[in-house]
Amino acid sequence: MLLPTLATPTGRAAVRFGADALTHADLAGSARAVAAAVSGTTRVAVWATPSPHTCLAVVGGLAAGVAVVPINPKIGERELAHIVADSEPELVLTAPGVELPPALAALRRVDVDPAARLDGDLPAEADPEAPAFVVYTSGTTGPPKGVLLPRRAIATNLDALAAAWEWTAEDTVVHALPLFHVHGLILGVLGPLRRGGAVRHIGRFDSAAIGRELADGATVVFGVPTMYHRLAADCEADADLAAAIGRARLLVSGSAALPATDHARITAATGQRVVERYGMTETLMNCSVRAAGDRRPGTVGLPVDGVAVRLVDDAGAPFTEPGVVGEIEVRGPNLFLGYLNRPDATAEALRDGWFRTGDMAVLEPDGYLRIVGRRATDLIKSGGYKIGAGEIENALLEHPGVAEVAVTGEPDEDLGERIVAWVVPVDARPALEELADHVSRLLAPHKRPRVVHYLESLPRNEMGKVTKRALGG
Ligand code: MCA
Ligand code: AMP
Repeated sequence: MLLPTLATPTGRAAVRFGADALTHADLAGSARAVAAAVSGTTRVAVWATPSPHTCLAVVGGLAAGVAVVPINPKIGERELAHIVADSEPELVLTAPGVELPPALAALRRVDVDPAARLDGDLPAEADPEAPAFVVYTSGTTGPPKGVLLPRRAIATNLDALAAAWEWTAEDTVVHALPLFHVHGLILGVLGPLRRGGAVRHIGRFDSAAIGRELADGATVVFGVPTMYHRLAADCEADADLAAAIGRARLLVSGSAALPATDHARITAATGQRVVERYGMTETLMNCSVRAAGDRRPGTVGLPVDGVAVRLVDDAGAPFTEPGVVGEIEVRGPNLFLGYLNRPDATAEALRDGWFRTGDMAVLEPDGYLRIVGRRATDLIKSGGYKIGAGEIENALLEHPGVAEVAVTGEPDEDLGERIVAWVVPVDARPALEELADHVSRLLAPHKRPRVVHYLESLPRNEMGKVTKRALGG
């Protein structure tokens, strides 16, 4: 069973958002009510605000055996239109009172009422191979692809993480991650629920709020490197905060590389050594440093239980020699079912049952994996979000002031990488803020350019292809 807590709930805390708290028993009763409301559908959208409503919508959908499409509540109109057309949700679950954008307002709407509870039997447990989620993730070009995640991947991966992190019902996870990606939703909400433990979501990231939750019983922190970068600076400036963070059982970082400097700053300020893990939407978590293992900065540890990880050379041949760079390939029960409506992309991503991650790494002599980069320069990781250069270029080309454009990622201390737009204007130079608003409105605010450079022409090779390396990207 994916969420055993629904069948045998306890009166213990399950989820908390500010003053709104639900026990496992509350959750089980509400999930039955939501499951009844979505019964008979196969795919539903969830307006994934950081709220108890989102948790209930997701848990109810999973209880009903329905696939959930979590939607970024800040999503822009172009990206939303794509997701709705591609995933064809039969209804949308939301908190009451929310004004939905037109593409979702056109669907049947189910308002989640946390006070509405049902007793009785749960719906029959869905097949482990049935899709639990469609999570959208960016590629180098074109609109995001819908990743079909089976229930089996989620259950096995959460159990592998429990083993790696000694994660139990006694743990309370605290985080501020968005609830429309694997990290915040699957690890950060379903993880605690599968364990019978608790999650407290603090809304937006705030070091002091994390410190307060740890002082008040939370044990584990999940975050992206940007959050740990900010936490490091805040702990250096505030000894009480550093002491509170130092009391955590575990700080876990993922979604992008945690710079060794930030790892060291957190250790110096708090005594904590951050545990790093490595995953992907398509694979869930592949590797992690163990709670009881050697927490070496710059490494993502060993494969988690049941997951096979290997490096291959440019010809696709696997090798085990330490210190040699190769592409990471992954195989195991953690893998996705495929990209929705994209058999071409699914076939391209798999080789003999191994998923080709596009991430480059070296093996250390003891088998620890050290990630060194990515194969595609057109994928940008900013604040832990994966963003395709192509989707931003397409959006910017729709701006009347943009004649030509190339998008790159450049190193950023806080965000890991920041999005840079190289623009050939039609006439007058459109201001950064205008271009940022344009991308936020069409795609999502986290995809907006943070820097713009204006050029008279883009550098191109003899084939006419833009040479991004000549831009410094
Ligand atoms: C700014 N804002 C705007 C605009 N500019 N809104 C509309 N139009 C604009 N032009 C809003 C933003 O939406 C945001 O609101 C606020 O202003 C601040 O924006 P921003 O500066 O972008 O935020 P930030 O402070 O830079 O964000 C840093 C962050 C964030 C908090 C670390 O990047 C974040 O939450 N990252 C997590 C990404 C993540 O979970 N990735 C997992 C996927 P507001 O603050 O209200 O939103 S990877 C994954 O799942 C795999 C499996 C894995 O391995 O984990
Ligand atoms: P996403 O497609 O948003 O699920 O992002 C997955 C990508 O995030 C991976 O392919 C990696 O490039 C990156 N990633 C996740 N965790 C780590 C990590 N600990 N270190 C380096 N890169 C990471």
